[in-house]
Order: sequence, then structure tokens, then C-alpha cells
Amino acid sequence: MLRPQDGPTRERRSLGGLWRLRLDPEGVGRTEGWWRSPLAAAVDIPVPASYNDIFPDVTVRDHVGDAWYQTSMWVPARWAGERIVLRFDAATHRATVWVNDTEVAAHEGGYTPFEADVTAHLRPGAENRVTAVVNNELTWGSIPPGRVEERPDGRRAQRYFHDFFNYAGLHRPVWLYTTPRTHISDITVVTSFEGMTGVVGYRVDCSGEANSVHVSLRDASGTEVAAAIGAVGTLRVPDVHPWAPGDGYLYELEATLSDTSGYVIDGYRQPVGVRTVEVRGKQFLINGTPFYFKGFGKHEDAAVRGRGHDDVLMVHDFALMEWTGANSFRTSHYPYAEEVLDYADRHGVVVIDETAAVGLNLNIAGGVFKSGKQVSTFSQHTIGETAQRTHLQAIRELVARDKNHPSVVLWSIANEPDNVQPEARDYFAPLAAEARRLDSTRPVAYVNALMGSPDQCAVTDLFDVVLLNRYYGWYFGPDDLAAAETELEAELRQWVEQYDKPIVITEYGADTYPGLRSAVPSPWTEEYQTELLEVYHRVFDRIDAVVGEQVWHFADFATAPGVFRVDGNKKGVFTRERRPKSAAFSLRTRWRKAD
Ligand code: GCB
Repeated sequence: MLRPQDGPTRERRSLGGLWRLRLDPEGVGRTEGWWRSPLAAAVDIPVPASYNDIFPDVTVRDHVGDAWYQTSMWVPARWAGERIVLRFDAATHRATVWVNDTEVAAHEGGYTPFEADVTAHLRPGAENRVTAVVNNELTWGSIPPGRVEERPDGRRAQRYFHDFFNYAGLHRPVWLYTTPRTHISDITVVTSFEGMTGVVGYRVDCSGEANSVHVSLRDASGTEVAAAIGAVGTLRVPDVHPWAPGDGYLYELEATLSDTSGYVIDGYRQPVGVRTVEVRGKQFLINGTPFYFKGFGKHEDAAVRGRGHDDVLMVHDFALMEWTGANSFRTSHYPYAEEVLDYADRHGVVVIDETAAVGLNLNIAGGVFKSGKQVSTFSQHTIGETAQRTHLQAIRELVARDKNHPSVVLWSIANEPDNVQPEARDYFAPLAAEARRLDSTRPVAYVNALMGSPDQCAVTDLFDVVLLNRYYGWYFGPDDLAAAETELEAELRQWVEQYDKPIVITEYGADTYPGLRSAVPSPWTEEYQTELLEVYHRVFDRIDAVVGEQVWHFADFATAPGVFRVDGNKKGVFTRERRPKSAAFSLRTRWRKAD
């Protein structure tokens, strides 16, 4: 699915701004047909944003169920005759959409886009109404999973197994855009090298009659460096300028669709970074050179706007990451806004791209292991075939959306699932196979939580890279960093022995209350966080198979309330307001020195 774009044959209009919102705790809007008229008893709501923290109202923050969004807009008369598409970049976790009185789209999954051809339902030259009912319920069949419970007084409460607040709403831009009726519907690029020559394999998919496709590749100065005719082909760029970590060099592929008389019907511009990714033995190679990941696990999270995309915060976060010397991050624990990946492409930042499959583990709740009897994660009554189908679809939509981003070097198809229960293999084998079928150019991985020793893992051999989240010195032995160092090293050496694969530590860290200081490092102090990270770094530096370190977390973030969390998760090396804790300076020293 191509993103909306302005150009000679296309026009787009953002539907961002203030919409109307009405929560529907009773769940009556669908039967009463709330889309048929202006929403009664509605309030203004900014789009994009989560709705949860906008109002000082616990019933809004903790709402479970349908939230009705509505806006109206004028559609230019000149759009008559064009194909008009309505696109939501994300609606968390699912939505049904009406244009005027007609249902036009329904989508499951909170972090990937969906769209509908609404040409037949809109009136150009008139005001039109768009209504979206956005539902935030997590169930055994959703990704991520969860369970809705009823409290004794009849109110419903959402329970979930992941450690971040269940923000909901229209988190990303909404677009109305045009394309010609016969149009370019998708573009795929795959890049490689032949010596100093860049090789760009491309495929242009078009709707409608077979027409002629022309592609032109221009360098960053706008000079054409290669061209070809045909919907599928290969372009060669002598003396190519590769895309590389720290050097986000992009070419632009312009695809043009013409009719038999040469009249241009449609055009689309696709940025292209020429680079390769390969796992060889215990190395992770970008452009044939060993790459070491330095960076963070992140969240799309900020005060007030929740998970709503915000360019101000995005640019600031990238600037802070650069300040620390980070070269990469993981989109923990869901696909991020496409704007973020574009930014990473342009700035040479490396991305591990993750699905929203987090919390597939009934023995852990947000990093914290439950004590007592192990329960069965995968079963007919919990995570089973329905979740697996949703998960497969989430992988398909992620790859379809992000396949052309050079910054994306690795797919992470789940965070900390149950990987020990034998059923885990039946669950994950088809998912890993599907990810590989969809994209043979990038490695595939899942993120492992400490559930057992490496030989007890039922799934690691299905994947290319070992991604480990480890909390020695925090959840395990929070008062003994010397023991943490020994245990971490012993465990990592077991992984090295057992698997011929590179290892990236995708989480390690400690909750830290900013401003809490201590001469003797003790949990929650800034000194403890700094020292814990240094302990881990000493171990990483002793083990060649460790090809990356991503600290948990970039910044403090909101979670569900609970006794393990003080106003959210405090493992950020920046506060939620993005002020550095001491650890940020020590990371900066380490990561900048390594350049
Ligand atoms: C984890 C999870 C992450 C949590 C983190 C923690 O293992 O992957 O989502 O936030 O631990 O801080 O407990």
C-alpha cells in the first residue's frame, strides 16, 4: 500500500485537527447508528493523539470499548472524476469507518494503516461526514492480547500482559487523497551490489489495463543515474553511494505510468537506499561490514498526547539519540508511524522493526515474572488459532508497509513470548516462515525473555539473530551487581555455545527515579542505573557474538498503574520530558568513543 503523495497526478489533504469524540461505554452506538448524524453529546478531540490523557477524567482515561470519532470536510469539486481514497495511518486497536451513511472500511490492528476507495460515497463540491468507531478492547484473539474483566459494580476493566499504557484513538494522520482511476498501486525495491555498482531490483504494480511503466532513478542532486522501461526490472548505478548507518543517502525512484499514446496517467516517487543486510555466522553485516547496534528500545509515548504522532517530539528524540551516540533503535513494541521510519531512512539510523505481538506470555507481566505455578500461554482458551491468525496478518501488514525502508534491517515478530512451552513452536514456525516468504532480504527474529536456559528454548532455531532482554541486577538480584556480571556472562556464553548466531541485547536497564542520588549505588538511584549499564557493557565487550546493545529504555513512559510502577516505567535514561539522567552521559561517553 503506497502512502498518499502530492504530485502532478495526485493530491492529498490531511484530515488532522479537531474532530468530535463520543465515548460509548454502553456499546449502543452501533445499534443506534451513530454514524448517520452529527454525534450528539460529543466533545472536541485532537487528531492525531490518544484520547486517554486529554481530559482530567478517569472514565476517559480508563475507557473500555468503542470511541466514536467524527469530522466533516469539504471535498473540492475539481476532485470529481478522480479516484478518492480515505486512509487512516493507524486506529488503535481496530476501527470501522463510514463516509456519510455508508460503511467503507473495517480494520483489525492498531499500528498499521488501512484505506478505502470512497469515490462512490463522497460528494465532490459538498460537505461530507467521516465517522470512525475506534475500539480499544484486547482479547485472546487480538495482537497484543488481553482480557476484559467486569468489576463487581459492573464497570469493565481492561487487563493486559504488557508494560505500557493501553493508549487508544486515532494516533496518526488521516488522509483524503486522489489518484487517477488507473494508477500505480504498489512499488517494491530490493537492492544489492555488484562491486561498486548498486543494483536496484524493482516492481511496479498497477491497477487496471496493462499500460507502459517507465522508471527513473535520480541521485540526491536530482541527476538521473539509471532508467528502465517495464513494470519489473533492474537498475544499475555505477559508483553507487550506498545507504549506510550514519549516512542516510537516498536515491529517488520515479515510476511513471503512461497509456499507449505516451500520455502520463500516474506517477509516484519512492525513496531508495541502496544497501544489503546479511547474517553471517555470528556477525550482522550491513553492506558487508560488521555492524554493532548501539541504541534504545523506545515507545511512542509523551505526556498528554499519549501515543499520538508528533513531529516535534520525533525530531527531538532523534536529536537526543544522536547526542548519546546511538545508531539504532527498536520499535518496541509495535510498528511506529511511517514518518519515524522516513526520518530514520534520511538520517542513517538503523531500525529493528517490531510487530505489536507483546504479552504472549502468561508467566510474565511487563518484565516481571509471576511467582508460583507456570500457566499455559498457548491453549484453546488463551492464545491459540485466532491470535495466530491476527498475528500472521500483523506480520503481513508490517512487511507490506515497511519493505522499502533501508533503515529497517531486521523484523522482530514478537516481544518476550512464551518460548519454552512446546506449543510455542507450533505457534511460531508458521509465523517465521511467512515473514521469510514475504521478505527474503532481511533477517527475522523474536525477542527472548529469560524463561529457561538456551537449550530449553523451543523456537530460537527458527530465527536468524538472538535478541535477548535481560534484567540481572534488577528483577534478578537487585542488590548485587557483582553477581549480575557473573550470571549475565555465564548465560551469554551458553547462547554462544549453543547457537551460531549473532546476539543483540535488546533490553537491559534499571528503574531510576531522577534526582535520587547515592554514594553507594542502590536500586532506583541514578548511580545504580549508570553502574548497572557499565556492568553489562563490560560483559558485552568480552563476547564477540554480542553485536549490539539497546538500553531499556530511551525515556520514562506511561504504564498501567500498579505497585511495580511509580507513575510509569522509570527505566528511561531520559525522563518523560526528555531531560537526561546521569546514565545518558555515561552512554554518550561510551557510544561516542566507539565511533
Ligand atoms: C520487559 C519488557 C518491556 C518492559 C520491561 C520492564 O522485559 O519487554 O516491555 O517495559 O521489561 O521494564 O520491565
